[in-house]
Amino acid sequence: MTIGIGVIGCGVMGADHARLLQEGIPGGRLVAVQDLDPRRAAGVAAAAGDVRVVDTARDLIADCDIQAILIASPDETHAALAIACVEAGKPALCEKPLAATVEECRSVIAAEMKGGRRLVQVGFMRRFDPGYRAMKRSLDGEKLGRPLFLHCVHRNAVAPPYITSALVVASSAVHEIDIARFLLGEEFAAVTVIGARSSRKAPTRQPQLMILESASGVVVTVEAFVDAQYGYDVRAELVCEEGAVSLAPNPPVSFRHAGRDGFAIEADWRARFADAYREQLRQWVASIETGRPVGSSAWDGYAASSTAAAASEASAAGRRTAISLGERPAFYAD
Ligand code: ISE
Repeated sequence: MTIGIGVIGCGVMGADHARLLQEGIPGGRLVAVQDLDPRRAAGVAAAAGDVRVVDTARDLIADCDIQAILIASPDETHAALAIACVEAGKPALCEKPLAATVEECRSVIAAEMKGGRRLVQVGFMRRFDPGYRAMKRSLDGEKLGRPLFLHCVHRNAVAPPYITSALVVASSAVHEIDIARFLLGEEFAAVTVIGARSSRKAPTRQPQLMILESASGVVVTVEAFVDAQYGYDVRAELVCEEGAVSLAPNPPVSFRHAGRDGFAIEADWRARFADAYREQLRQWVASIETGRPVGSSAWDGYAASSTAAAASEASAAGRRTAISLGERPAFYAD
């Protein structure tokens, strides 16, 4: 059976998901798109071929040709749309974050548990990236011993002006929060955030250094810098008792040219994580067929947003802040 998919939100990410679906995801077909700006929706539909434009997000969720929904609209709309999908009994892949507030994340969890079926996946695509997956395998293989540190770098070349110093963690470093939870298989107990002085290229926004302490005592550092000018740069090194494992640069080739040797740097996350986005879609569609959820759950979305909220608090207060997520319901056991 081919699963009819609808995309809500035709901005940068909605358009990219529509393109990937149009290029071909086994078992899935893009049927319709929707955006508050009908011209933007029409542009994405035209680029994708035989795809309808639907007026409202609610119409798209109710559409009988659509069995699964991809939510890529602004963050403030995520929770209500994810809940509407759950109530319609349709699986939803929701771009990160799961919701704009921790309270809203809780309401998605409550709706999903009430319905009795795991239908919401959060688009933390790094869980599908070949590099992070290899890192996870080497950790699970137990050759390296227990993890001690995970050092991460998350640099963006540019960010829109609404990304304030506070949002650098919530919007960017939230990826590291999710992937660190995935790699380490545990939650964080405390967080401290220190702001560096601002780059003269972006005087209103401070680069942030987040230090997370896991429940078992692993320390995770994240440099989150959204004005790196030179490109999109994500790094991670996991240091363990008997060795360390790092992400290798992503490009498949390296160049020697004009007296230099090195790798091209991707412009943004769509290029850097292209394989991960495609694999995320492939596994999401396959999971709808099998009924076995994959990727980040609504609980993972809640845990990431709660940890990011604690980081904002830590940053504002200038001190180490405890994180308390409460008990993970058995409904979300891996
Ligand atoms: C952006 O919003 C994303 O979703 C990207 O995945 C992330 O790497 C980037 O830092 C964010 O600004």
